[in-house]
Amino acid sequence: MTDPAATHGLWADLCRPDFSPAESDFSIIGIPFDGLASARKGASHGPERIRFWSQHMTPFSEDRTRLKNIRICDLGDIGISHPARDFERVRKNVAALPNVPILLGGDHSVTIPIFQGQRERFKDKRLGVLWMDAHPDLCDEFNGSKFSHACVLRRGLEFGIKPEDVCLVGLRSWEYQEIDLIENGGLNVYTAADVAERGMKPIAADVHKILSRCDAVHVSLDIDCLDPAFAPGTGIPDSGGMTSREVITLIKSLQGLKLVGLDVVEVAPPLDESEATVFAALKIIMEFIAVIVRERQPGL
Ligand SMILES: [Mn+2]
Repeated sequence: MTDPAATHGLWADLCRPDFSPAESDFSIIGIPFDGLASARKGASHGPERIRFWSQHMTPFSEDRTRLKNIRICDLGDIGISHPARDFERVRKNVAALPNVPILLGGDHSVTIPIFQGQRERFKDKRLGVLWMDAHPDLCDEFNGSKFSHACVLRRGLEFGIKPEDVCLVGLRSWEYQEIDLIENGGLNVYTAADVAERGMKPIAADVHKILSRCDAVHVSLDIDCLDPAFAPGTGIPDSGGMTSREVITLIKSLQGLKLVGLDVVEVAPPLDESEATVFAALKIIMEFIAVIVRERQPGL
């Protein structure tokens, strides 16, 4: 990389072009698609800017967990021009991975085939989901599409993820068609207001207890779970969201769970000239990686 802003190699020097998924701890896949975002677009630029600034990351977490012995394989992007057809490629790619995928959206619709792929990988296992978002995305159909970014978790439940194995954190915006599932659907709901009132630590403890019953846990993080003060570059910024610190606290508390994947979606760089939204996404990704490193190498 020749850009002077690049102080490190791709993914904090942890990625080499010759690493294969089989010999790596993590696989990065970009899905630069925002065709199903309902308001403002721009998330298709997420993977490129996140990768670019990954060259500015250092191979440490904030508590100085050493990351240098892990390997990251960057598999590039999966292009989506026709969701009904191309989402299938995402599903197949995820289903075949031997390590922990970190997927970069794209609008949240890309998580639909990610859920499918993860269900396939862990088909005989209990797959739990930590859903961090301003929105529950539980609509059956939105803007005439069942693949809309407002329908993602609804599809996930249809793929066999059990409501009691889903924790939603940071919620604060609703559609009428979501209310019954939210109030009577058996999901574990922690609103952004709950986080502000109770504090993240007790909520993170609840989430850990619930997800510890699962054999595999996927984390889906819509960057709009953060307050727009921390992440303005997203299609639908919704005030009253979580702080970066609260989200990092929750990520770090996942230690001990069987984490099998992360997607970070709705990062829309054209909507944030400062690129703070991109850096927020990267910080969360590095802390997620560190959780898994600490799990494997206690004491680091
Ligand atoms: Mn959202």
